Amino acid sequence: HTIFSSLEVNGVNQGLGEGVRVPTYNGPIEDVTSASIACNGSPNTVASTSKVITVQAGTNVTAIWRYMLSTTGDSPADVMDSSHKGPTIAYLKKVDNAATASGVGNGWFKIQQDGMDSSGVWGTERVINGKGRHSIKIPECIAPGQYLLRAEMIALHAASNYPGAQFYMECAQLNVVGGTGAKTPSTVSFPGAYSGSDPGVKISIYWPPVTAYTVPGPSVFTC
Ligand SMILES: *[C@@H]1O[C@H](CO)[C@@H](O)[C@H](O)[C@H]1NC(C)=O
Ligand SMILES: [Cu+2]
Repeated sequence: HTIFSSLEVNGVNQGLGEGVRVPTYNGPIEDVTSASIACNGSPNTVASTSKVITVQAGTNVTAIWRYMLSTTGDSPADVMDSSHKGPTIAYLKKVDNAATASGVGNGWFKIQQDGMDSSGVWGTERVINGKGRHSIKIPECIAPGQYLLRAEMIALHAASNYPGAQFYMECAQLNVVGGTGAKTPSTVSFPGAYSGSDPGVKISIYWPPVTAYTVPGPSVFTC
């Protein structure tokens, strides 16, 4: 279990739940067809936050993952249990008002993914062993304005049947400045972008050994 608890921008942590909609409980969403797959929610209770975090397009932000909201350390167990292997992913959605937009529905585009590398190391392992830090580049070519940032880790240790994969995600509220607007991403919907039969969602990661992993969702938008 884990929570994207805070966002770091330009080396400055914006504060626990400040501009990030954090749930009180760290359990996963498992139903990819539920509205909660967008920005978390039922059965979890998610807090609202009035803060909208200003971010320069073209720079990286860092999603900070912690086991519980009360976790103060950053050792591997303070991030997520080491059994939780799978990809890390991030999406953006342009919205009129990041503090109030639900995030449910169309408009999402993928900006980062880290599945399994050629040595068999998973994206989640890099975050677990990297003090819970998940670095995400905000593309320089998107239009300025308010966005939701959906940062996600998927744990596949029980994913040989569906439901089974555990989806951990929270949404941060951004005001992106300085984007050129040169490109308009094509978008997908949450729910909708994932299916229970996706090869990256229904998968046994233990046997046979995984030699290549297909991260669920669309391809990563590039400028
Ligand atoms: C910025 O984020 C991207 C992922 O979007 C990552 O590949 C890259 O290593 C990050 N850069 C830095 C300096 O952390
Ligand atoms: Cu868990």
